[in-house]
Amino acid sequence: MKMLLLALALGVAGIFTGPAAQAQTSLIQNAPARRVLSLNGSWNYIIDPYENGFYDYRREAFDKSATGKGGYYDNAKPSTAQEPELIEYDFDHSAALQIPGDWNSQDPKLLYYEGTIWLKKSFKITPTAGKRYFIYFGAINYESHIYLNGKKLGMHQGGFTPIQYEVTGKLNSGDNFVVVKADNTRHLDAVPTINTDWWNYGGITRDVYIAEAPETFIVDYKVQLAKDNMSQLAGYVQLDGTGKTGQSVTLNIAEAGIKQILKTDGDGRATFSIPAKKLKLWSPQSPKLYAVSLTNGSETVQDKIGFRTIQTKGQDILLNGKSAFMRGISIHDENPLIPGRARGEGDLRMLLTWAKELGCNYVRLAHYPHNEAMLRLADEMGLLVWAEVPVYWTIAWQNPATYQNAETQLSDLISMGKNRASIVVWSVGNETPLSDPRLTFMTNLVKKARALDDTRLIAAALELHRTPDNVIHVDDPLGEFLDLTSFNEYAGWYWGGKPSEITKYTFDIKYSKPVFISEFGGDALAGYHGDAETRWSEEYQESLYQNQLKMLGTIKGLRGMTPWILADFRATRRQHPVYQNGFNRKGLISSTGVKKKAFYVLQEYYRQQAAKYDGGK
Ligand code: GCB
Repeated sequence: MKMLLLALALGVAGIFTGPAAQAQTSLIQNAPARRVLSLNGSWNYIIDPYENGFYDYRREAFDKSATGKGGYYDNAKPSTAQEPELIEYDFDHSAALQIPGDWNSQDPKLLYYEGTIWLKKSFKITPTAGKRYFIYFGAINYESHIYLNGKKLGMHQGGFTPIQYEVTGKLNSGDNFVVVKADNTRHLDAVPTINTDWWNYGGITRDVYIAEAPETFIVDYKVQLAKDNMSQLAGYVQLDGTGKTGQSVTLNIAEAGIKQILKTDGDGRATFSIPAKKLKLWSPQSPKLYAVSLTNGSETVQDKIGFRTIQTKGQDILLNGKSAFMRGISIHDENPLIPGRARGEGDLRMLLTWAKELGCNYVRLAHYPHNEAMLRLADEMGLLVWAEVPVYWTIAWQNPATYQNAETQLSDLISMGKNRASIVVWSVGNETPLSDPRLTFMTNLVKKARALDDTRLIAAALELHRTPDNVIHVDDPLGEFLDLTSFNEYAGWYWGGKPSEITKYTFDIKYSKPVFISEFGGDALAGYHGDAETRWSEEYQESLYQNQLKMLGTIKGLRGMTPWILADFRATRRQHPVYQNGFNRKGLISSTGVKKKAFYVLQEYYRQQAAKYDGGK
């Protein structure tokens, strides 16, 4: 009987996918700048492929909603005494992972692990009466169930966007613990779906903290230039809390001589449009950031914000009204030297410093939202950014829940990045094969992005096709709805033929918009040498870049590129035992940080482009 009950319970667990991703409170803008208690550091963990941690031993049932007692979220303490129930786990004596950090790179037995791991952190806090508290996770891949002191806060899906729950009244004065069930199982109807060309790193990969705020507080704001207008600020401030109506919020940009008192409406919102004639504009050559502060009563939120415009005119891209060429490179959120997910500022700065050395003024942060810290660094270091959601290859185009998931990830990305001058492009997806349901899905995402932010360009890596006459046709119907004609092409690598034959291709591009090559490239194992026809050699990759740049130079309206990719990265599908060993080797920099020959080809090309467009800067 007992067995049967258990079997039934298992059956139920098999089909029960849990509640839909629970609505979170609207994301706190610039959360790290609030008064925070960091929960980074050592988290004890239990590997749980059978999901026993959900097991409620009192009710003999797997309980995925698990609001009750009985699972690992209780953080129970086993003892040798005769207890009514046997406790067969113990976080405090379990091994620890460093957070932020994926689990795959921290424990050899977890390199390929896909499934559930429970993580626990104990901490002390003394909440102040009258204050509000929010627990904030920069990202957890992919599905997370979060518990505070044994009580469930919520469930979240999506591996690259922030997660936030209000915990006011739920914190003990003194000892507390938070338990996270992180599950990186891939699902057909998820975003991304089951097939990607990057490592499925699991765990709590970005910062964790508790943020404190006053009872009524500044939850969100946007301080940017008005669309296509270099001398007008436009934006809003949003308060949250019982006293949010009719409040005064002071916007102060002292260095620009701007001080304005804003009044919130019945929804706690104050919108503004303020002349700002003397602003020094942000650009890669001069990444000027202003100290911006917003004050409401005793609360002041400080940010550093740059101001610039971005628009297209015919086949031109105008940055602050001036024609620009995007000297870019694609980047994964991975430090190849670990190798593992980039953990924070040091790792991220290394990646962007490499991009600067290459001569870039632009980076494609592929293929999912990157760390907020990366966006801030790009602001500071003067790099334009293409930011993207993981709508990658095939997606369950006809599943409404999948669409909702993609839209939520896009909205959260835009919410997180909307004050960053560096971000000039929102990308709604990558290489999504043509079909009517796909077009509906993708154009809905485009509409959503425009509704949330009409000041930036919208793009995607479009599909293309080749004909036997070596013509590359770019006529993907999605192109109609985008600001850039952006696409990936792999002449000289996947398309066969030697690098020297790349120049035989010509382009037939349907849209008269700026053309942007969002990927090209080929693999090379650093230190492996041959001639320009020896696949996997540095010389092959070098020649591929030389000929690609020649071919691309023939495209009318070419306004930039982000070749694939800055550094070698882990990819499960890359199994060649000699040249790949689980790495995609298209990096211009190896997994040990060595620059390959092609790096210098692109560097020289970018030097010439910088001289042509930006006076060498
Ligand atoms: C692509 C994908 C990228 C892959 C790359 C490759 O088209 O967009 O995610 O890693 O090709 O190396 O095949």
